[in-house]
Amino acid sequence: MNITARIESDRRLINLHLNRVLKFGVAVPERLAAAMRYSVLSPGKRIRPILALETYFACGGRRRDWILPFCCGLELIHSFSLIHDDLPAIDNDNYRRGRPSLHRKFDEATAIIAGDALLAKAFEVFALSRAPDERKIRAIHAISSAIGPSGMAGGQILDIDQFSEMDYFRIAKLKTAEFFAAAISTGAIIAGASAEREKRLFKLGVDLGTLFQLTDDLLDYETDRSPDSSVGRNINLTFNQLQLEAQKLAKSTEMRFRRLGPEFDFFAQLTELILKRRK
Ligand code: GRG
Repeated sequence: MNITARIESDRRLINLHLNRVLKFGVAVPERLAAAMRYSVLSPGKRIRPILALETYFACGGRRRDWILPFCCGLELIHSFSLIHDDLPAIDNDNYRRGRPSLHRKFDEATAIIAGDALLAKAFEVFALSRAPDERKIRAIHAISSAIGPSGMAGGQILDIDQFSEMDYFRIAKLKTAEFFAAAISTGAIIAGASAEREKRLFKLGVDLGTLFQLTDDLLDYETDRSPDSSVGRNINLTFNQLQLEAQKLAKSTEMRFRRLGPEFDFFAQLTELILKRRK
């Protein structure tokens, strides 16, 4: 199966399970259920759950019921972060994934609460994985530290302030890359990979996530700003410098994935796809 078909098939599997996880009964107020489903089930790339799933298989994992709850929970957390990021107090975005952002479709209070509910639901879903408890606890530790004060939340607080060129890479790491690395680590931990392999994969996850954020900014820049002025609000990186950084990072990341063996071919190809992505 080529990489695009494989991504599509992973995405279908993940969407199927997300849909199940978000089927609520009468215990959940209707507006809250509708808001959570609207946000999560909109057409996202599902890159973080795909990373967890593919790492799990590459590390020899075979039980889907061990890893899929983690894949779903990672996407619920990601959706929560996008909802809060779009709020008027943060980025004030009216659109997300080509549709009105959640606070536009519903209202601000509903969006805040739906985000909170998704974060809590993620941990409920993690707990329901059939994986051994010790692995589950270690994966939950990796995920929660990647999104907490020294991870995504910390990166987001720095992002709302003015920042310098040096901070740009620190913010990319905290805001985006650590969560990518946690998704990859989760796949390795749940599959029972060796400590050495887990450590190498974590580092590769940080680099892949940084590359993803760089390409995200390059894409934003192409649509919003003219080349050769600063990228971002007040950093001194030009479009060309950022592009060069992305190329260098993609080359070294791809090479290091290839060194892990043929089971990691998917990741080497994915690195190239991320570098060249148009959305
Ligand atoms: C997690 C505790 C906690 C707080 C959240 C609001 C916030 C604090 C963080 C926002 C972080 C954020 C939005 C980072 C941007 C990451 C990024 C590149 C998002 C776009 O991801 P894609 O392209 O989106 O995977 P799709 O729509 O495809 O899922």
